[in-house]
Amino acid sequence: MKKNISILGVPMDLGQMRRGVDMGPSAIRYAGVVERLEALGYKINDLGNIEIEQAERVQNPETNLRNLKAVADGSEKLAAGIHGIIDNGEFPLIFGGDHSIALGTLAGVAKHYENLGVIWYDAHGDLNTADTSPSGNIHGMPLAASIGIGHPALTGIGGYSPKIKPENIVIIGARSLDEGERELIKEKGIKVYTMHEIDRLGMTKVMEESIAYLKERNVDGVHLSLDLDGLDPNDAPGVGTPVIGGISYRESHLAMEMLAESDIITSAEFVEVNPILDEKNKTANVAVALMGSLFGEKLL
Ligand code: 4U7
Ligand code: MN
Ligand code: MN
Ligand code: MN
Repeated sequence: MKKNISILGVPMDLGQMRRGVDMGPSAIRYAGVVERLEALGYKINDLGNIEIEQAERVQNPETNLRNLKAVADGSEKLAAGIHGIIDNGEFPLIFGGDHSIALGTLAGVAKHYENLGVIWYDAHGDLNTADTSPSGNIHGMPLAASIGIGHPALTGIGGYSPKIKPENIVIIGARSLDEGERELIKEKGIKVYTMHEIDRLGMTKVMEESIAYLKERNVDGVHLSLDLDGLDPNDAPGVGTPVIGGISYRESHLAMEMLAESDIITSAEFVEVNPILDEKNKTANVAVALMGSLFGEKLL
């Protein structure tokens, strides 16, 4: 892992309907992320937050894409911010905000790699389009858009499409998929470890296989997109779309520790932390603890 980390917060809450997720970056900083990573020997450059316009909430009936313009504009700004970080040779560590920000993260990151891999740690597939989405919420669409499927305003962030190949994606923790998402997963052959596989194989095997799979694909970088709702709501209650029966706190630490050992992760984002829905900042604290493991923290 690179020894210099640049942090960028994205106070975006327009990709979904519950207020408060825009305070995620503050909650994660308050949970002590800078101190925690500095203690591991990293040099941390906290660049503050991307400015997100306080747009009026609009459901455009023609597109079924809520707040499309404000979400797309925020993602463009984030992508530009990420270019600066990578050009400086630093590791981009991004704090959401809702998961729509991954449109911007991937637009920024993927430009710097020939064959980027993605680990999508999430209860959901985030593979909807305006046509398949039951909600019109863009935070349920960023992975589809990143493989080039969806509205041009979403797929075209950063001025190019697609960002990633479907076969370079591994989804971990899925337990809520809409019909259109299931079809897309089958059609595109996207690798998914649902909760069934995690129960059956155990997290050790799931991570060993995931890492081996991406290496076989000859990826030249791997982005970790970690939606806190991938964890069980008992361990991470401060999320807008909790789904019962998720990945445990311990399994998540194991997953991060195995990623640290493999040394494949080249950028990361932690999203969907909503302090208004949380219990005493528990979810932000979990996020920071997982970042500790991802960046190599060990007890002994
Ligand atoms: B998240 C949902 F219908 N699939 O599209 C949708 F269940 O970034 C949820 O993973 C999306 O939190 C959740 O609205 C998006 C729904
Ligand atoms: Mn998500
Ligand atoms: Mn989710
Ligand atoms: Mn969510």
